[in-house]
Amino acid sequence: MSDYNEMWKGLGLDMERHDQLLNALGAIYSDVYMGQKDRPKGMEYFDFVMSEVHGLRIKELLDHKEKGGKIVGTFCLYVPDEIILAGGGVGVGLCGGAQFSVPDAEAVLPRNLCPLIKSAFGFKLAKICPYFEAADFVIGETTCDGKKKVWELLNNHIPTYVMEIPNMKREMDKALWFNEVKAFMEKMEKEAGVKITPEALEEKIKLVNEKRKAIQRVFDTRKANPVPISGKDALLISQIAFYDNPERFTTKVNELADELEERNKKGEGVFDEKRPRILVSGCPMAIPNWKLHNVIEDSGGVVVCEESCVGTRYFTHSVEEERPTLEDKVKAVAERYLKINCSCFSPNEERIDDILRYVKDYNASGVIHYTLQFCHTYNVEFVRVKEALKKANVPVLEIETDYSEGDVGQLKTRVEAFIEQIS
Ligand code: BJ8
Repeated sequence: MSDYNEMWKGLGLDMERHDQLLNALGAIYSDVYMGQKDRPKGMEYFDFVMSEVHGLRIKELLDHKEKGGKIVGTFCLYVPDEIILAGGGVGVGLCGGAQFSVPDAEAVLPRNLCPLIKSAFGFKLAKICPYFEAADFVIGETTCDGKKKVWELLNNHIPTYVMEIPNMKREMDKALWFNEVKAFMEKMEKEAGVKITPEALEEKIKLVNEKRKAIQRVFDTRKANPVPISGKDALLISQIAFYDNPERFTTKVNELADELEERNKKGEGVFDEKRPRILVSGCPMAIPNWKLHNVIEDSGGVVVCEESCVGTRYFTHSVEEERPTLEDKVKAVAERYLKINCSCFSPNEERIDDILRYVKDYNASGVIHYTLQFCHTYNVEFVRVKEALKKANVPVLEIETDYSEGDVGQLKTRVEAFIEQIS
């Protein structure tokens, strides 16, 4: 670890706070993850990634920078990874999932703001996240109100480029979005000092498609009963997708999927097959936010799918490959990203269809809708989600929470009662 100390100092981290963060993270991880029984062997790689979360991966990013590549921080699934990679960059997800940095943000921002935004902003203010400090610039986006106003403030601390994400999906919005993706490509080219070629973009389109297919394979194995992997482990894989090396990650996820498919053939699972199967739907859960999954699986349920940006929204739909020109390829990228069904869009009928379809596909006995406190779009959209689920006779529980541990007891009581009801 002493090598990393020098690296962290070089990044200008607040070493004392950073040590506290790593200690807290290690303790939570061991609590939540290491006591699980019959974990797939393939999870060892992801345990390793977590043990090196601020070490080896940061070193790899800094080595990449040293060779002239750019590190680009992102906060939203709409930012196209293919463009960053084609420009010789590496994208890292900087969404905050920890309570640790929330008080730092609250010294500046209003308290009644989504914890994901406060956590991320607090990490930058307090200089405790090496990913933030390694990034050359970050990409914000105009999704929710909280995020788009925070980018103006974040720009005082790190160059922040904002992509305009339309909030509707009409033809004119598609045209706007296509131009935004083109403008982002130009930004990437300028920052990296490269010209993105059709060949480079095609190569990265294929790379990211393979990554998505690998995660889809893992999710497909969760449709079986008994499930071959816990919801907590599956969530971890989706979270790590945001910052691990894409080639290595894809190989390891495919190896894990092989193992899980084998387990399915033998009828082996991590839990008793009578456990109620839960679909979790709603706001993203950035590392180390394992709170709800931990409560559900401690209360006798099993999470079989996440309709979330750390779940199905991440890997559903591939970018069409082999389009003839660079312009066509950029268009294919833009088209794929506009198929993500985030609640920031209006109307957002497709997300409701997705939820109903996943309930069937994953044979879920109930849905837990997860809203981060003060996230108005998911909160309000839940009204329609609830109506649709009621009509389909699917039990649903709404959970609105933040990152603090203060309500865990209360959450447990509510989740236990829900699981009892659907058992
Ligand atoms: S595509 S879900 S990553 S915007 S920050 S909207 S939780 S109040 S993260 Fe998101 Fe992109 Fe949509 Fe996905 Fe609510 Fe919080 Fe806003 Fe959030």
